[in-house]
Amino acid sequence: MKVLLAAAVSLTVLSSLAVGRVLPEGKYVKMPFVKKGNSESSVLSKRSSGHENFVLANEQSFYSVELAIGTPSQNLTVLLDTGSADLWVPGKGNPYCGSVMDCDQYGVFDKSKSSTFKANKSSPFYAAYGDGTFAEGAFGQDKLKYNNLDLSGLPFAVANESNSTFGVLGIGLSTLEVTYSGKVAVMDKRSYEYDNFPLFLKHSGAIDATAYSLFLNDESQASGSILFGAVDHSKYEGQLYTIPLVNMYKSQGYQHPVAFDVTLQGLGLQTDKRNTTLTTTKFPALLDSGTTLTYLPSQAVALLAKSLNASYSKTLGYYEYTCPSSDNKTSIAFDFGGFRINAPLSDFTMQTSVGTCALALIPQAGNATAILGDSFLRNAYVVYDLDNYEISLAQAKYGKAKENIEAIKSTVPGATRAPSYNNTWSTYASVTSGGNIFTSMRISNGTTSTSTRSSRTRKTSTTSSAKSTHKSKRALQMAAVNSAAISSSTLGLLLLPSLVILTIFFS
Ligand SMILES: *[C@@H]1O[C@H](CO)[C@@H](O)[C@H](O)[C@H]1NC(C)=O
Ligand SMILES: *[C@@H]1O[C@H](CO)[C@@H](O)[C@H](O)[C@H]1NC(C)=O
Ligand SMILES: *[C@@H]1O[C@H](CO)[C@@H](O)[C@H](O)[C@H]1NC(C)=O
Ligand SMILES: *[C@@H]1O[C@H](CO)[C@@H](O)[C@H](O)[C@H]1NC(C)=O
Ligand SMILES: *[C@@H]1O[C@H](CO)[C@@H](O)[C@H](O)[C@H]1NC(C)=O
Ligand SMILES: *[C@@H]1O[C@H](CO)[C@@H](O)[C@H](O)[C@H]1NC(C)=O
Ligand SMILES: *[C@@H]1O[C@H](CO)[C@@H](O)[C@H](O)[C@H]1NC(C)=O
Ligand SMILES: *[C@@H]1O[C@H](CO)[C@@H](O)[C@H](O)[C@H]1NC(C)=O
Ligand SMILES: *[C@@H]1O[C@H](CO)[C@@H](O)[C@H](O)[C@H]1NC(C)=O
Ligand SMILES: *[C@H]1O[C@@H](CO)[C@H](O)[C@@H](O)[C@@H]1NC(C)=O
Repeated sequence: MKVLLAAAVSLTVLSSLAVGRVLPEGKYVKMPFVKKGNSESSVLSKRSSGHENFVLANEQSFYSVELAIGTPSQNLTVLLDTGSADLWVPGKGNPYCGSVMDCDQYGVFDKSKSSTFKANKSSPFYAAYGDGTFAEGAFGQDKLKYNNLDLSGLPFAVANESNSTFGVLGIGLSTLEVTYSGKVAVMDKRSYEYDNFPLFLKHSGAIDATAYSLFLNDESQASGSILFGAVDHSKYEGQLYTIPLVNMYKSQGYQHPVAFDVTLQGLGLQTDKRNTTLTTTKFPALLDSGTTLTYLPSQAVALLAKSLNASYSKTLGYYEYTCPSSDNKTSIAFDFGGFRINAPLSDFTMQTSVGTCALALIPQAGNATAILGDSFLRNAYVVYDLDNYEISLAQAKYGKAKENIEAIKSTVPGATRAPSYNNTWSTYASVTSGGNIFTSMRISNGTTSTSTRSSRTRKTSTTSSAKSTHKSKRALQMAAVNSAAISSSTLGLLLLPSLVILTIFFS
């Protein structure tokens, strides 16, 4: 709640208009979004151990868009989330508002003040998110606009009860909707998918393919954009490579992937002088724009820490190391199958108040999985192809190059299959060192054995205080898919339980 209650600063105002355009090449919808952040937030008390009095600012952020709902229209700011699939807004009368939290900042929808609101009597809504917040209410429809784009008829939920101060625009796969794999499906005793935002755009004719391109932009920039139905070739450099989503829930009977999990095929460190491969063990990684930080298997973080000469600090709950100088060009290379996305070490570096730095790659114990949050994603141009269950990735290119937009008809224009497209993750393996991700066009099908899980897994597990957060995130997802007990999604404003964190450090 600390983060949610903190005064968020809108860094900029949406300047461009959303447009559903018909170009000679096809159709697309451009949606710029704004980064909301609480630059100076939570008062952090010292740890009970009293070892050090770290008082640090919490630099979490999320990406938002503004919607106009109802007649007359009411403005609301919602979080843009690829980790969930429903749109919901906070409703008037939420008992959490006022006493517990301030709900005015992002807007509250008063359906009784809208003459065009239609409740869906048969469809309750319940969602619980990875950051511990929940929302409960019911679905309905109303006049709905995003700038000039008419979205009337898109189902959305109004939450009469929620401990989140803002709503969520989930743009994930429809199989992740609460009516399909969430608690609602159970309450309803029937499970169904409806046209959520991406499908709504497709079926209304605004776009030709259920696909979109996400460009989070440079950390220093206040806005990024998402392009529904198209690719902007000016926003990336090098080749756009395609990889398949992995179906992590096949054993639970899901025929297709429900979340944006891909195979991470290796990790390395790249400096001016040297390329070092840390591991080529494959593990699944969730691409989640709704999560601020990045989470890696604890063994992978340990390998990285060793390379950086970072040591685990029990007090901090993180790996601590000498702060890189501002001209330090070290980057972490993420291999997705014969091609890499590089992210500067500074994107994963947090400064503590005592002048050291902490590694903001959160280790997680248990089966090796990753969540690639905003700190990774802003380095990539990511095309989500929901029709074909594929992701295309390239290194993001910042700056003010002239737009070069091409619509997606059936396949992603300019993209080619990754050299190791077929080398997907299938079983959990212990993350071990070795291999080489820097050879050009690596077509190997993996160097690590996927057979036995060694006892190293348990031994190297760390006790990061952030671990539990992440475990519960994943647990939420699993629960959702497993038993449909709870809505599955992970979203932003991840609340790090640690008292000690952290200003993201930019060189
Ligand atoms: C929101 O409510 C849920 C359920 O009561 C609780 O588990 C969670 O800690 C709350 N989260 C916040 C951020 O207040
Ligand atoms: C909603 O936002 C639009 C565009 O920013 C603005 O013109 C309008 O006045 C706002 N309406 C209300 C009720 O705040
Ligand atoms: C919210 O709506 C649900 C379903 O209609 C109802 O059960 C619940 O009591 C309502 N909560 C509040 C605080 O009005
Ligand atoms: C590291 O790898 C990249 C990409 O393969 C290559 O361009 C660069 O020259 C390598 N650097 C060194 C120091 O070997
Ligand atoms: C590694 O860290 C230790 C302890 O912080 C320090 O004594 C040592 O000099 C460091 N080594 C290198 C190569 O930076
Ligand atoms: C960059 O910083 C990291 C972390 O402190 C350090 O391990 C590495 O040696 C530095 N690289 C250079 C070229 O100074
Ligand atoms: C790891 O994965 C295996 C196989 O899917 C599963 O049985 C086990 O419960 C998982 N362990 C953890 C700690 O999640
Ligand atoms: C992947 O496998 C399919 C058949 O299973 C094959 O047609 C295709 O060429 C392979 N792609 C790559 C990039 O190896
Ligand atoms: C992967 O490697 C194994 C063992 O080297 C080989 O038998 C298998 O054919 C390879 N699979 C692919 C898809 O290249
Ligand atoms: C609620 O209404 C029923 C009956 O009209 C529809 O079949 C559902 O699709 C709808 N649910 C949502 C989430 O809009």
